Amino acid sequence: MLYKRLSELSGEEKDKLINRGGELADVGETVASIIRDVKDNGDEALRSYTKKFDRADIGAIEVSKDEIEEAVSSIDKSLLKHLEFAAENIRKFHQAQMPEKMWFMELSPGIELGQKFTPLESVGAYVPGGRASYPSTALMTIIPARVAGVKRVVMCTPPGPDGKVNPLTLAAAKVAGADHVYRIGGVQAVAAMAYGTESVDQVSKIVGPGNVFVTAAKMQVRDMAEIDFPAGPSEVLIIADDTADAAMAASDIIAQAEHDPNSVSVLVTSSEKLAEDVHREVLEQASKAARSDIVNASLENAAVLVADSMESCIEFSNDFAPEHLEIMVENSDSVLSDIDNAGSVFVGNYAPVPVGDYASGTNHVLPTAGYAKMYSGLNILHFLKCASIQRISKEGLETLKDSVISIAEEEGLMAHAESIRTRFRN
Ligand code: HSO
Ligand code: ZN
Repeated sequence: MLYKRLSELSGEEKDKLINRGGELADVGETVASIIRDVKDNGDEALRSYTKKFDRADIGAIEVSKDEIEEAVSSIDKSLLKHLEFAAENIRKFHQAQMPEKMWFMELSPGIELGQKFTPLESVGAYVPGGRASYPSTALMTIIPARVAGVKRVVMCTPPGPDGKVNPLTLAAAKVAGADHVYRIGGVQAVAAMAYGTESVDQVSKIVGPGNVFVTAAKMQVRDMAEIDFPAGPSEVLIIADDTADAAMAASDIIAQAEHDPNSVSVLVTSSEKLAEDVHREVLEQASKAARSDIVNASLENAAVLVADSMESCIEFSNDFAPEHLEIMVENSDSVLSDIDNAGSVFVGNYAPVPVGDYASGTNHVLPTAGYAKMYSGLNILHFLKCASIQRISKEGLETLKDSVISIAEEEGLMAHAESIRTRFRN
């Protein structure tokens, strides 16, 4: 773990933090060949890649309703209650984001302009599985689609070697309201959802996180399916001052680090004392961490940085554009107002990232690796498209007439000009 003054970071150290990620290009060829195979050979290719990558012999690609019911009844009742509680909070928060279905403004007399929102026809949720299963991701991807009114919502997740999908993930898919669940993962799942196979109907958009292969696959199928954004290994940046609790900040660094050896956790603080305490705490907590291999590997990418001022902390954070940003400072409103780039923001000592991962209701599918500079985390707008509308009377057109005709003629498009003129000939 790097422990330094921000002003003393070498160019290389800063570059490693800011320009993290970026292995997508390396897997491009492999990914393209799997996609081609799924396009050409459909279900047969899905079965053979599932055998190769998930070591599972699968017959039916779709998980049957009976299998889902069986999974639900095998789940501990209180765990199911927690899943439903989390689902309800996610539903409420995404419902609150729904824009007006249709609205108009009056530009000037006789000219009304507006927008009409329509849910996407179909959406595919990718839920990672394999080494770790993420039932919570099923909630985060399916619920917003349902709230937006998407007609067909499907989920793909890889099976274990026994061909079965994690029961809690199946229960989450049911609680969230998926129409179909497919036991496929990786590039082959993305390709199936984008191009369709005998068992999997194609969808108009694919959302959800995944490893570099899944992310590269999503980028390559955009000729047929829209995607959300690249979401790779989880990361956190914490902005703290001397009012922050060092043990709490350290535990959030460890929580992020347990995700993936490539996860990145950074604390940037205006307080030398806090930096010292957090650095010590992280090392101490890491030695007792449950997934200590992953935590220790990931801490290689971690940094505790001491800045000269809160302004420098904020500037660094905006440059870093973290997936998760925790603000642990006395004057959090003022810091928050200066934040431009972050996937999801957690304010105060009592808003650790894991609440957003599971149960507060905010979405945990977020842009990583600096993509928060140009993408928003998963939200209701990802599941809607919007048409602009104009309602214009003859009186309204009169006020636009001369401008349209002049510009059209200048562009050499005489029929465009004529389409206006004809409306004023009696
Ligand atoms: N922190 C991950 C989400 C997650 N955490 C799922 C636990 N389970 C990416 O936001
Ligand atoms: Zn997490």
